[in-house]
Amino acid sequence: MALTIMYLLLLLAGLLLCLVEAEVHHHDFVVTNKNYTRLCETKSILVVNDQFPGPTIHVRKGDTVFVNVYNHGDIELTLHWHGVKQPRNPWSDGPEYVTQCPIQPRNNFTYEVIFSSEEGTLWWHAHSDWTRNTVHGAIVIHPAEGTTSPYPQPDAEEIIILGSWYTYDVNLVVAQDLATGGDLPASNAYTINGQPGDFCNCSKETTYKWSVDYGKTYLLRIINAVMNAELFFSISGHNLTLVNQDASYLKPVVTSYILIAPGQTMNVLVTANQSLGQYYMAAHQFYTDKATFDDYDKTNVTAILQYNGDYEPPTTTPYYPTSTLPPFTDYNAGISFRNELKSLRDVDVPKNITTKMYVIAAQNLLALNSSGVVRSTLAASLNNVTWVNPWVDVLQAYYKNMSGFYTEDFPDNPPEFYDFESDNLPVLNTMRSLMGTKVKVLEYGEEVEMIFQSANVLNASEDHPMHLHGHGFYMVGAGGGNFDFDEDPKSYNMVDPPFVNTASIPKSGWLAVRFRALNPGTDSCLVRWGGILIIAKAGDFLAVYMSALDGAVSSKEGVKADQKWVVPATGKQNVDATLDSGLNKSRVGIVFRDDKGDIVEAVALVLEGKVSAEIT
Ligand SMILES: [Cu+2]
Repeated sequence: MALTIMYLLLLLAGLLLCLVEAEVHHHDFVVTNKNYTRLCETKSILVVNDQFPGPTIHVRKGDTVFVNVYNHGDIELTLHWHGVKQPRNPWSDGPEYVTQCPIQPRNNFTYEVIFSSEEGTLWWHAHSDWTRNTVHGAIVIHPAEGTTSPYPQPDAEEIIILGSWYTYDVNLVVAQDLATGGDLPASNAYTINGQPGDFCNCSKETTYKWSVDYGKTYLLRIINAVMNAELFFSISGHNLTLVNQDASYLKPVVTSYILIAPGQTMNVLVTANQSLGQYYMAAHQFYTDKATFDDYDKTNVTAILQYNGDYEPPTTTPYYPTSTLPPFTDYNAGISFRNELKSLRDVDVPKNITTKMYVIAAQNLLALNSSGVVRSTLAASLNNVTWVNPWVDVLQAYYKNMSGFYTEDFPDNPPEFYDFESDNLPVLNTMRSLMGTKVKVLEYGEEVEMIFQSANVLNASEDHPMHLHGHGFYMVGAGGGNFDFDEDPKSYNMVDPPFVNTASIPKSGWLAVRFRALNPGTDSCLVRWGGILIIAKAGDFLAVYMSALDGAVSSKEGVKADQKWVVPATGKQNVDATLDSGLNKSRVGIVFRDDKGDIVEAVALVLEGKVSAEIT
């Protein structure tokens, strides 16, 4: 008995120790519109706490962060904690209409961000259409107290956020593109920590500068927060040692450049061992679209690495990484870099696959009926399904058993097998996509393999990043051409594949990933493409994963509603009211008194001027 009590006490002490170690942090994020001038033009952008890029969150592995978000901007949005698994905490993941409805202007929402196994760099960003363009920032995750990273401690560190700049209101243009099915806009320049750099108009004065001491080693935390482009990045004269991607350690790769996809984060070590002087860090797009137009952002973004000390610079302009930054279309440079990536140690890759999905990612045509006129429009799709945002977030609809918001029939395979990579594919049925909110349901604990195939429908096959929420996945294989179900699995890396949250499907090729469905109530998203939503069940706790498009072609036809009004409702019942504000189809916040006289707030739907909300 005494022993048992002793044991229990020890256990308690251990638990208390654990509790003491993990810290809880609190942040206020105030979203506002603010004028910024870049490329000689001033425009209003959404920012957090008056900063672009936004504030950095610093934590240790295992900490929890509460972020109070106050939306004082003019547009609804959510925030997403990219790459944070958030065990059993899907409600705080953030994608709009998947885990929550957007935070309306003049409203606030508190996120609880739970860090578990992540260690390295991640980032946070808005997750509503393209608001993440300017609403984003770094998350730095240090090792837990008393532990260190598996490489020699650097002398200092630096955050490099790669972004994209549009001289116009890109959210508006994207909304129009979504409505009309046009292609997505190209940026006017890329940015490093908010600045386009020396080679862009009106930008030379404000180029980002990073000062280093000769002989020191630095950790660069590089984040690709660009909307829609993979980037090559290189520093003139300096090797990069890649040690971590997506907050997971890699076998060190010594390289003269990296290729980083939107959403990815990479930690690289840089030793300042060159002659004292100024050196450009430069990045530009890795362009792989096969479509004939080449209307992409061809700017080179630069920042300057400059050595501290008293010296005459050997040249009047900084050195440029001419020989190490691969050309825009250097496909081999892209592939060979990615082939180097391996987990630091051997990993436990799922081997008892219970769900296998073969998912075709394509740009299809959609027949859109607008006021009686049927038009063909572009629509990104997965297995010919183009994601449509429901009016109630899927997590809530699932949890509360609300029917009619999604269907559980996302297909495991494409509707038709054909030569996905051939040029000039004929206008088959397979070129058309269906609009739908289709969900794939997984049981808790399933081991899943997803093979993504980039289809060349409309000659538009391109490298494209895929991202999973709530989980990391093992990138077990990638290759060119159509996936060969007999041969290609033999080439999988089952020993030390990288464990990441974002990986690219190669242009005209395939990507195979594996993961365990062990995090109920989370979701995954696929950048740009139409999405799949996966719900994983877990005993009495629901589980949602999803792959939704990350701000791309959807059919959302929402009108912003930002006013509250009082509905004369008494008691717990359906609210039924008519609204004559011109809103046709939207979500609105409503306030009313319940039967106890308490003020209750809820979200309601407006359809053809009629408001309905079920208040429980
Ligand atoms: Cu994410």
